[in-house]
Amino acid sequence: MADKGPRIFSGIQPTGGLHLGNYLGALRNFVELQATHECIYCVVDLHAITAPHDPSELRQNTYEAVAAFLAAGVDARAHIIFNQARVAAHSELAWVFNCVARYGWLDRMTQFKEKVGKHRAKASVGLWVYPNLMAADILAYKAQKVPVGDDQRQHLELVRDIAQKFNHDFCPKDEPFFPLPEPLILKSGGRVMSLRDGTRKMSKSEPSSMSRILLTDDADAIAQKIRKAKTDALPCPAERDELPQRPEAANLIGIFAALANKPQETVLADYGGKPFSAFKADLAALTISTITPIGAEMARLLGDVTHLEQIMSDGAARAQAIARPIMKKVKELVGFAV
Ligand code: AQP
Repeated sequence: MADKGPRIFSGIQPTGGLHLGNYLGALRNFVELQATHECIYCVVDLHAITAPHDPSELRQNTYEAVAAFLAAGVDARAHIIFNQARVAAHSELAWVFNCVARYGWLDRMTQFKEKVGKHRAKASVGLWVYPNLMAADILAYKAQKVPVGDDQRQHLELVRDIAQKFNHDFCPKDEPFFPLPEPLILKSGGRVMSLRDGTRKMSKSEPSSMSRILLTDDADAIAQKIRKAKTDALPCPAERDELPQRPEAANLIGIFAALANKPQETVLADYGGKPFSAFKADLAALTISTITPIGAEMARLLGDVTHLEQIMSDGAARAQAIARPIMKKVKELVGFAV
């Protein structure tokens, strides 16, 4: 794998059914990055337990996420797919980073504040130190690049701060141990928003199932969700500058453009002034033709859990082989007598 280009690490949480947002914002890009990078793709089950969860659902969601990686086109032989809990380096290094990161750094993380709102005292400590585990995920492999959406930029800054402080505290000045990982700006995808509210992102944890298109939805379900997707009373927008005031329309135009691999301007020109019903029918057909083959392949893969287990254990063994010497050196630098 050494000659495949820079090493990247990225993950998906097994917190529920994967949706169109996960596909356009993550999976599809993960597939593309294989050509130019050495990819480590992880189902981050340790992150998933930072919120209350049902153990049997977690296991099933983990299989489903592995199946989604494969069905979308990730090559598990050329690259690595595994689940985080199989490689102890993530937890071990996260503990070291809990002691490297400063309280004040975590106190600034806006995602934690947004997620817990007024219920801060009831949040798990794991959710609070989530960015330290993310730092461990990336640095356990000395990944150089991390594909991130806007919401993860602040966390990646923290990862860089942790790497820098570790290097400062434990390494000779001219021999830093950890690289400072760079964000990998993805060229397409953007943020896919809820089909019920164009100002909120499409999310696994949103209560309404009509807000998201699952990768496992059949053609009828997809068509129905798009037909019922919220719009406004006007016809389809024709100009880009109409979009900020029309979030639901903007979202559907964005999804169409992403799925069709076309600039938004082309979609606006094609549908501007037409009724939403016509646009939605074409959007449904496009979504169905992209998503249902992935869903069908996921169903096939989920029928053979033994095969998925093999993929995960083989991926974990290869991940471990990369992380082992890195962890050995971390322990030596920190001063553990092991
Ligand atoms: N709506 C979205 N649009 C574009 N990209 C998205 N991603 C998630 N939602 C969208 C991207 O998918 C990858 C995996 O995300 P995750 O599963 O680790 O967690 P998340 O971002 O928190 O996704 P959800 O669906 O909102 O999960 P819950 O509800 O559990 O918090 C990431 O690359 C993410 O950017």
